[in-house]
Amino acid sequence: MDKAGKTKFQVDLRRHLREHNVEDNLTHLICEIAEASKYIIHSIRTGDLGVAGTSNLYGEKQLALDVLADRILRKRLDHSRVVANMMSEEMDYIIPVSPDWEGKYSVAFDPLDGSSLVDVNLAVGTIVAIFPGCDILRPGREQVAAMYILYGPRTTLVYSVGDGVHEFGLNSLMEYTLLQEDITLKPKGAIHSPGGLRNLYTPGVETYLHTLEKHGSKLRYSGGFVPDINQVLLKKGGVFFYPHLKDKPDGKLRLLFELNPMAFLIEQAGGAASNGKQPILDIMPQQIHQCSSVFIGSKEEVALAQELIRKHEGATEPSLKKGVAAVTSS
Ligand code: AFP
Repeated sequence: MDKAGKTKFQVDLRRHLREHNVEDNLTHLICEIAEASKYIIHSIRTGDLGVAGTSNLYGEKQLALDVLADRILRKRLDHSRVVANMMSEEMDYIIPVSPDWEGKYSVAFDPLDGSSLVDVNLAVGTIVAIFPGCDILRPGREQVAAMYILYGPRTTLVYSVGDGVHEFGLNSLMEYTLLQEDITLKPKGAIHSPGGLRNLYTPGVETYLHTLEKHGSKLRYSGGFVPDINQVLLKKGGVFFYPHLKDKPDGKLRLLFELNPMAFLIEQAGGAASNGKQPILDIMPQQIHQCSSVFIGSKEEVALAQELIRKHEGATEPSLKKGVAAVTSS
């Protein structure tokens, strides 16, 4: 029986961050993003694109959901007083917020990933990467925190500050309270989410998918990165991949806004994330909207992808050997 006042459901997000001794500005930042998500969920649920962006707030006519989600999040970060620079998947440039970046953070985010799925009533999400200071164009390994909010049958929030991965649920009082802590992936799972057209798969990726199916891995693909990763995480194993394709050598997903934050969370949960050659978190970004192929989830499935790509497509870069060693040794 839980001690009085200590029942799990009363641990809200801010209290959990405090209990994990998370620095005040970072605690405030994560809570501000959580607050913004409540306006985004209201817009999605009501389809009232004017919510929070009601014309009086922005003084503008109603907007497409992802553009509105972008505005809601940017305004919140702008007023947070703890952000130096920010970058949205909806924008083509870095948005400076505060010149004095001492003790502040820089944030890269996808305000509403999978927005096209809202029309067909499927789950979508907000993805956030947090870096210390003012620089954002840097390897994902330098993140100090990452989080996503999943707008599905329930609204949940998953975060890590490098001290485990924790899940919260939005309750009827519109508070995020703790559901589970220290989520950990098994080395091998039983589900796979294969993105991209199969007839554009390269030999290594085709062999990989075939091998997963042969091993009895079940197909689970929603078309939304956030719900698909959430499934791998909460089922404690499996793999999501959106690989390099014959017509898209870098796949489809964005390194800075989608892959870095999810790779940070999955590695924190004991899994791995690779572009087929090296860990996602070690990739030095060259430009804002850079895409990368991705294999992310349980370590064994990710290592298998690297092995089969190396075997069938050869080591194109010296980092390949280092990458394989890094994933399978860590
Ligand atoms: P949209 O934002 O265009 O719906 O794309 C969603 C997404 O970025 C990611 O959430 C999915 O995993 C992936 O693209 C789906 O791509 P396909 O439509 O090619 O399967």
